Amino acid sequence: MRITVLAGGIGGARFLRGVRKLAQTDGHVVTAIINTGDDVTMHGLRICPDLDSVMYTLGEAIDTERGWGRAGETWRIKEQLAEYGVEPSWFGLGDLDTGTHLVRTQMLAAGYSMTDVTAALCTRWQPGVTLLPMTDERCETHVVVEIDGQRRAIHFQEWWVRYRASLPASAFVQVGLEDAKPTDAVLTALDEADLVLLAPSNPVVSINTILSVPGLRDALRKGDRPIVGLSPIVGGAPVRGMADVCLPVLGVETSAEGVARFYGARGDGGLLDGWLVHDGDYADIAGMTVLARDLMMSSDDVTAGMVADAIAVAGL
Ligand code: FO1
Repeated sequence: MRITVLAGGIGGARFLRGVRKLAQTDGHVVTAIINTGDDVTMHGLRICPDLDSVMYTLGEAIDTERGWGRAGETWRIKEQLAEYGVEPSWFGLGDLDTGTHLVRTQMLAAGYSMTDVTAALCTRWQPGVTLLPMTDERCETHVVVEIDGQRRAIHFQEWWVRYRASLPASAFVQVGLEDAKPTDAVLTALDEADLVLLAPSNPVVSINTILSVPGLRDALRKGDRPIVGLSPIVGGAPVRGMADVCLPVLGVETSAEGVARFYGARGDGGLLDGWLVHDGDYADIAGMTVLARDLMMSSDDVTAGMVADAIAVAGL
């Protein structure tokens, strides 16, 4: 079976480990469409946090404690930049990680697309899953906040990393969205999929960012293969990350049911045929098959079991 997954960074990466595990035993082919709204240019280098978190995680190179960047990292470049007094000092580029950004930046400057660059980087890490950026165009999430009484839009990374999402946000804006389109590879991955999964990633700044690329939602709804999502919210709080500060910005309740309503039932103009919630949570939405089970992703085996249940909910 061909499985296409929409995913963000850390949660998406852990989920994809489980998808890959099941795929290895059951012979599925997996493609992941990854959020690139978090992408940023720092110190002249193009950085793709979600693509890299997924690539390093599946390539067994992630720092599991931090959840981003390379295991065994050193910070001499960061120290040197600090010695020069160069900003932004709140964003850390590790020495090993910088190698990835140098290769990416060089290839982009030479005219390769983000899709090509990602494929090239993955030849080293062999993630076992085809990783696709949601678009080849530059399309970055900005967050509208108030700083010193002034309304300003700051880059998502500044809001997330510098301010730890503590500045109340009034909107998320995707700069460059009008010119963005899904790549051919993304459209093919959706077209040829037997099943589409929405990973338990941040519904606002990961999954909805992907869905907002003009044409992508239509491509998703067009196919007649099932779409099943997994709740990132357990007991009214995100399992990891800060979805609880993002959901209210869009007026969405931080609950498994709230997120399911946000994605919507396919028969009702939305996306989902099925929805998995954690044991003890519920969602009661017409046209959506809902299953409660352990969604804690405590091991690749547990996560593979989640995927097997998503396949069952899809009726496949
Ligand atoms: N997260 C941090 O909390 N602090 C950092 O200094 C930081 C640097 C960084 C560099 C490269 C990269 O790929 C990711 C990095 N992250 C850092 C993680 C990060 O950007 C966010 O967690 C995600 O964008 C949210 O998914």
